[in-house]
Amino acid sequence: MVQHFDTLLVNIGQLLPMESKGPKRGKEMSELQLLEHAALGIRDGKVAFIGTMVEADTFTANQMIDCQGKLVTPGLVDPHTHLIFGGSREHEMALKQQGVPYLEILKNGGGILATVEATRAASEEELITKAICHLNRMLSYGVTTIEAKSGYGLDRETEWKQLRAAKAVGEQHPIDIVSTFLGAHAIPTSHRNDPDRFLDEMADMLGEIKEQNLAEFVDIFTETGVFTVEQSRTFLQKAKEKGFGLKLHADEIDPLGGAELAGELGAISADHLVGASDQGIQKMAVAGTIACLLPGTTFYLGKDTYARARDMIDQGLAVTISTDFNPGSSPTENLQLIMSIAALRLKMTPEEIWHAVTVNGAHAIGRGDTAGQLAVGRAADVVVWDAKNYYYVPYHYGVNHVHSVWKKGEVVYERRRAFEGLSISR
Ligand code: IZC
Ligand code: ZN
Repeated sequence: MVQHFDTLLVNIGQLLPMESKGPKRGKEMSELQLLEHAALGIRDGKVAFIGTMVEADTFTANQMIDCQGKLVTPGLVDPHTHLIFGGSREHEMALKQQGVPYLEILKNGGGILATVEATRAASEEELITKAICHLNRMLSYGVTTIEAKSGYGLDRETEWKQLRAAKAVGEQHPIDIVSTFLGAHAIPTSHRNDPDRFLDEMADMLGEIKEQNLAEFVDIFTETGVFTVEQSRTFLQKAKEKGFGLKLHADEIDPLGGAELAGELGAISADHLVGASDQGIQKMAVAGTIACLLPGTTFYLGKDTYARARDMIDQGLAVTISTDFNPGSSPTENLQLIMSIAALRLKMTPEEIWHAVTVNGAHAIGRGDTAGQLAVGRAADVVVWDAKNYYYVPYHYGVNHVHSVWKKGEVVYERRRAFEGLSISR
């Protein structure tokens, strides 16, 4: 049957549709669907055909794109970012080199608290402009959907400013943004002696945030010197009662029992998990909580112990990975670099990594039905890669392999052709 499309991508070397009913858990993460010598049809911004070149033989289109044997995948999902913030923290790099621990810098009023100061001082417009720069870079690396957290206000006014800025950038940028309220990110200097009162103040904002639909998820930093497991439980229970999905910064630095709490409360994801216990992993498996691993942060903090991805996958967890983009512990927008670190340090296979950055990332932020997969009827969020196969992207590390990025059927990023005409080999 002759079919006509707005756009038809032809001569795709490898196509990864990543079709899946739910998140891929445990062994399912290695079962990768792969179409070779494939074609992808787009109509009205949506995927309208996925199949082989033989099936597409008679198809016509307003524009035919010859992919010349390249890899094509869904747009990537980055499920844990601290997108909206003022300033930067490059001066802390020297402190880290001298061996000052992350939590020590925070205790001395630096770290998150330094970014809080800069974020309070920035106007909403400035936050928006800065966030758009970061989003542009993410898009250039193939990311089409992200989660963005507040948490650099730690007061009503600035937390609202961050949430409004996240909404505004989501409305004007091709990347889809899922918003998380992280008012419980650190104890502000003003409340150092009364963290419970601070958490009550942040909890008082929940009703209004829900009414204005400014966040879908609520997150907390459960960590030594920040919030205890008990404080986290009380705070997150209030969020759950208000109808928010739950996330935790769990067991990032010290193994406090954040993974157990995530399982107990039925959180959608628990993030970091470097120190997660066996019991915590089991509780998450029972609850269906997704493990969001951030190996770029472990790398950047100069640590040798990484999250136990292999044990988590063996225990049947769905694992996703993320940049943790933030100005302190992981200043990078490059999710491809994180894919390489996941391969090298988390010992994840290429098949697991591709599930992690697509379908599982989407499920970790409540977008399983719309993002992370190429299926007929879904938005055509597509990446064409300058790579012939899916092994290549995590292998050739630290550089950008994107050829072009499509959002809802339109090209939104294309690699600059600075080297056009020069013969360069990979
Ligand atoms: O700004 O340091 N871990 N929050 C928890 C962060 C890292 C972000 C930061
Ligand atoms: Zn984080």
